[in-house]
Amino acid sequence: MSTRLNKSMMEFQDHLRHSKRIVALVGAGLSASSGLPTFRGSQGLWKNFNMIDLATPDAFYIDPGLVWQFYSYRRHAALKAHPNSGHLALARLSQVPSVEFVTITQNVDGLSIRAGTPRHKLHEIHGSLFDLRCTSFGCNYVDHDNFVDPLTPALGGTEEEFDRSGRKRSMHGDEDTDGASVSPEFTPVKQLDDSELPRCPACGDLLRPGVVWFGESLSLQLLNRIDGFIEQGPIDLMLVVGTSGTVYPANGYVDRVRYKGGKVAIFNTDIEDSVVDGQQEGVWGFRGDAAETLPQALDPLISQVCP
Ligand code: BJW
Repeated sequence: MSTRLNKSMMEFQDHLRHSKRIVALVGAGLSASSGLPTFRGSQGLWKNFNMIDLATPDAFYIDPGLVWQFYSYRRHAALKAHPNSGHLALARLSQVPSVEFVTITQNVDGLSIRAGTPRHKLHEIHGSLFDLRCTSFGCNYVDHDNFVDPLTPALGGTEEEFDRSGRKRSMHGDEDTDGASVSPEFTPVKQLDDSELPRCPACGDLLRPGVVWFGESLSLQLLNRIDGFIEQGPIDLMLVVGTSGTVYPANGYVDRVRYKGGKVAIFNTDIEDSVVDGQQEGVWGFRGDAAETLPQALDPLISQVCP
């Protein structure tokens, strides 16, 4: 670790020790070292797929079979993955008695819960891959924590990855022909009829994944609970972990906390030099895999609680 990074880590940890109210804003980068791909960038899920074709209500309306294959693939990958030391570090922070701490996660993979984060301290603002909702207007059926994989016989096999030649691939860092590691990517494998997709046991209509797609409103109840925490008192510190900060409204929380005088610590593989070098007032930047940098940075507090 360079002298500058050491100094920055020491300053951060000094602030952390004195912080009473902390919020984490989490994105896909936290789960990257658990083997789950991020969305954007050269290794991202959207690399070979237009997100408009997969993560909007229109996409589901036009081709629910395609969208269900994508989510079947994602459910399978998340179920096979394990929480990493970054998830565990945040889960331990939520158990430190002297700190009021909540996590706002954009991730839908369930890994923060599996790491031991109590549900009342975790806000899954983009929903969960393991919740299913009825698409029928007026039917309020919701199935929480459904871990059946595959959800229907027809979705069997689609949860595995296939490359362009139809060859089955492993999901975690498969080797390409030239030996280079390739990121997991989704390729649809079959045309599915609506009758082969998950159906609502209450009304018989199509079920959909319980995630928030582009253009959809986030749960106002959830947003109110987060607002309540932020407005209840000063936030001393915001941890911004593995997110590109491109998606509204999640990206608005950082400015809100800063506006109220809170300091910000960014944990990301990709951070501007000026932030890492400490040139931005009130912002620390720790470049690298969050699964490594988070446990190290949070150690002064999380070492107080059992792993
Ligand atoms: C590492 C790492 C390692 C890698 N360690 N770091 C113009 C047109 C249409 C819409 C809009 C528009 N302008 C604004 C909008 C609104 C839109 C929006 O923000 N669009 C932007 C793209 C411009 N937002 C919405 O539509 C939202 N709804 C809304 O606004 O409704 C109005 C409303 C709001 C509030 C109340 C009432 C009404 C809904 C957004 C839903 C987003 N949904 C998705 C899909 C969820 C389901 C699924 O998972 O399939 O959520 S999109 C996708 O992006 C997913 C993610 O949660 C989200 C954020 O991505 P994230 O997590 O930041 O991942 P990446 O890949 O972007 O970044 C990863 C980062 O990790 C990178 O920085 C890497 O460097 C880093 N990294 N390895 C540490 N090992």
